[in-house]
Amino acid sequence: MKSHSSHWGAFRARWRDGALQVLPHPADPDPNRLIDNLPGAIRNSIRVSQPMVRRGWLENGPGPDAKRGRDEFVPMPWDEVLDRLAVELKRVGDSYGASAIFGGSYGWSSAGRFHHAQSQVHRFLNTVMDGYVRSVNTYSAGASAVILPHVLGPADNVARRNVTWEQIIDHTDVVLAFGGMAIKNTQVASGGVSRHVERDAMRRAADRGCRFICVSPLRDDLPPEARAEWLALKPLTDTALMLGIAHTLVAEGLHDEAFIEGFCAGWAEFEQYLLGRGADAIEKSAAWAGAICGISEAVILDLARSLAKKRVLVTTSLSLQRSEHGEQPIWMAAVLAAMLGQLGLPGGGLGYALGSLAHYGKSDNVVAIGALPQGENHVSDFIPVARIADMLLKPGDVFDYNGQRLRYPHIRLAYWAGGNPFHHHQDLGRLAAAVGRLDTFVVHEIAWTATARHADIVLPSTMTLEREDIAGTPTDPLLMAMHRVAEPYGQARDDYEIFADLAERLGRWNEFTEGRTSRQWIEHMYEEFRTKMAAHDLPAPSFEEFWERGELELPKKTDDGGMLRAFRENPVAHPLPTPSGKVQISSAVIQSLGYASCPGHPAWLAPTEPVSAEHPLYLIANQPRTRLHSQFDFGDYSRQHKRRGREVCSIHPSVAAVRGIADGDIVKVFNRRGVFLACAEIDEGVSPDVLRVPTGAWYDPVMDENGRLLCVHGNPNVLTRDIGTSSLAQGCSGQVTAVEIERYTGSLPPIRAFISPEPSQ
Ligand SMILES: Nc1nc2c(c(=O)[nH]1)N[C@H]1C(S)=C(S)[C@@H](COP(=O)(O)OP(=O)(O)OC[C@H]3O[C@@H](n4cnc5c(=O)[nH]c(N)nc54)[C@H](O)[C@@H]3O)O[C@H]1N2
Ligand SMILES: Nc1nc2c(c(=O)[nH]1)N[C@H]1C(S)=C(S)[C@@H](COP(=O)(O)OP(=O)(O)OC[C@H]3O[C@@H](n4cnc5c(=O)[nH]c(N)nc54)[C@H](O)[C@@H]3O)O[C@H]1N2
Ligand SMILES: [Mo]
Repeated sequence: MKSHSSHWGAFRARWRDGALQVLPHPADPDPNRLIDNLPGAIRNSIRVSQPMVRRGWLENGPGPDAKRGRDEFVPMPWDEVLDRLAVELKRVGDSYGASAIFGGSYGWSSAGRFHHAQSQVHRFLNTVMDGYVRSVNTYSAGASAVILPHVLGPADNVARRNVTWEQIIDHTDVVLAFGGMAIKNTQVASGGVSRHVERDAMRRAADRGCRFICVSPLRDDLPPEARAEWLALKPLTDTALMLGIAHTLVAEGLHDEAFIEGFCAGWAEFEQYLLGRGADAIEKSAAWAGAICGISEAVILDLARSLAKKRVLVTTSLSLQRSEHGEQPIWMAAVLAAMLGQLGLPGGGLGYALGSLAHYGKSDNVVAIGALPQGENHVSDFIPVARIADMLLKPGDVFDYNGQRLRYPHIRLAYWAGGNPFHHHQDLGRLAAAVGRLDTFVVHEIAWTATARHADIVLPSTMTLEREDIAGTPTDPLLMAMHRVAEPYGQARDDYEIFADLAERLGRWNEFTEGRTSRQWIEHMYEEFRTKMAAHDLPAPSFEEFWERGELELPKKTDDGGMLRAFRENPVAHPLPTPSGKVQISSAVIQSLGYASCPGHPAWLAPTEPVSAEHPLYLIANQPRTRLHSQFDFGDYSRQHKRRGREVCSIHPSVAAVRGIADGDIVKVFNRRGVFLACAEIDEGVSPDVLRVPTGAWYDPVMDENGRLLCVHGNPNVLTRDIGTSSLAQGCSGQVTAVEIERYTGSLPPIRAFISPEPSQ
């Protein structure tokens, strides 16, 4: 048995009778079934087997071309393709400089820390091309990464080093979970997770009497083990509900005035707004909130009263902030936790992002494995990550970001390795137009994703099982050796080897490789880790011994409650890193920016593309239960959970009945931006205001009879809206979109996403 790891779990693998077998790590109490995607994926014919070049690029040379995504590919030997790519990189660098290269390359790639593709591409562009235009923040947490430092402090201090599951098991009376804490999400962490503990933690807390409340349009956003009450609010209205709760607390004198007085700044301005004494003259009462969020006034009043004087943990899923005005529910949740006097108490306060990923709710390891050093980037231009299509479509345009006025650079060449923008970005028709503006689009991929199909040069990379690596995170208890389990598929090569050969052609081999082989880099990263362990007087075995054992148990720091506990215990000695040193209920800094989309205190801002008579339902495009994002959508586990080969659209019985939709029908879901097909599944666990279609089914576009973009497979990003969350953070707004649904009666187009464009051998 070889040991290996993935973002969804550590596992063991071996070959039996020509088939790959994977077994979860024996110490994992609640393994993630996503490992079942691997056996059918590793030798799947949708893998990229050889370097391929787009015909139009080959024949006409680099330049804008609307045919990207619809052109043929031509196989090319490695030496020739790398020669041509080196010439093109040099042409772009010499003619326009490194600021014409976009190397953000957002994406999760695989768990190993050395072969982490995004780190590899960044290191290559820095050491060989003098830099690249980068992206900041993530699709995961774009809005909160910017708002939290204004209000409390760095997002990591609020997510990673804050309330733990152990504290919840021991102390929490009420978990008020906005967006829930879906087990499917907690089972994943970038860099790997060897023990899935969340389900059991919720069971134990519930056994002790902790009350869980799932505030979400989907019932299964909390698992049965939590025995939760379900408050099905309308999407995008959490801030209104929180304001209604806050208003009730103030109106009934239930808020913690001493905490607000001693630990918070800017209460007065917010209170004016809450009580209807501000410019809008609207009292944010329970009745007002109820009318917006679809929950009765009586329920809101009861809920607010039941929270006072209890140990309450307010949690917010990452999804809440992956929508227009996503800064507001996060800020307001912090204010609510402050009004309840709970910030910094064991098991109380704000559990931002708790339940969205396995990283959170755990205490830190004393020492974590380091990342691959990325060298120095000499280009200062950057974009907030989700502004990629804007940048490509509008070079030279000015945009706002967190108090800065920035300009989009003119990008000629984009280099992607380890990400799938035709999975992760919004309004995919618009993204395709944007990619058409490039001179050259280079993609390293393990499989023929829609991104690879839109590229000019596609280089086949090995997948994680085909190489050695080390996996580890700041909180997971194991450092994992990732043993090689299989030979590379076809002509696939490691991203590192590809970059090393390109670096050699560009005269910078030494700078990129520092003379090390992959194995030497992995040993080097381990030795650096071992030196850090030694500095803490902690023993760690030699590399050989670690490799032989396959894993190493990592010592933990004791849980000291983090930044918020220290602040609560002594606000003078441990002020928060905010302008006032306190919780910013209002922010003069944000106020001074004058952004209508993010005012100086948390506020209810109605969506600018709400549901309407034409598009009366909110589509929730959340994380998929059966895969990580788009990864291994061609694997067995993902495919078995589709219906009639298409993604499943969950729909409430009442919504289906009115439209004559039966379980198992093919439906079309649409708005102004496009259409996709999916298979209807009738489900009482989705509220009647919404449809659920998870992200990640591979984009498979055709034009429908009206000339509209149609994805035959069920990729919701055909319909989502490509706007920033606000002028402050410019985060991704992909989670929720207004749509309509109908039964599909046309002839069924075939699904071609898993048919390789390579000539059959
Ligand atoms: N509508 C909507 N859209 C969303 C979201 C949403 O909630 N709603 N969520 C967003 C979020 S939070 C995220 S994080 C993004 C995720 O977006 P991505 O991180 O881009 O999605 P992945 O499918 O993980 O893409 C990783 C790609 O890397 C490839 N890969 C794996 N290993 C290797 C390797 O070793 N080398 C190379 N070269 N390639 C490799 C995989 O085949 C895969 O195509 O999606 C975002 N998009
Ligand atoms: N299995 C699996 N797990 C994953 C991932 C994956 O791809 N697959 N991706 C990982 C990544 S990269 C990330 S960033 C995290 C993301 O973590 P999240 O963003 O929290 O995950 P989602 O599943 O997108 O959203 C959680 C729930 O929020 C609810 N929701 C949506 N809109 C609203 C709203 O307006 N109000 C309220 N109250 N609820 C709302 C939806 O019902 C949805 O199921 O998940 C991680 N975990
Ligand atoms: Mo994410």
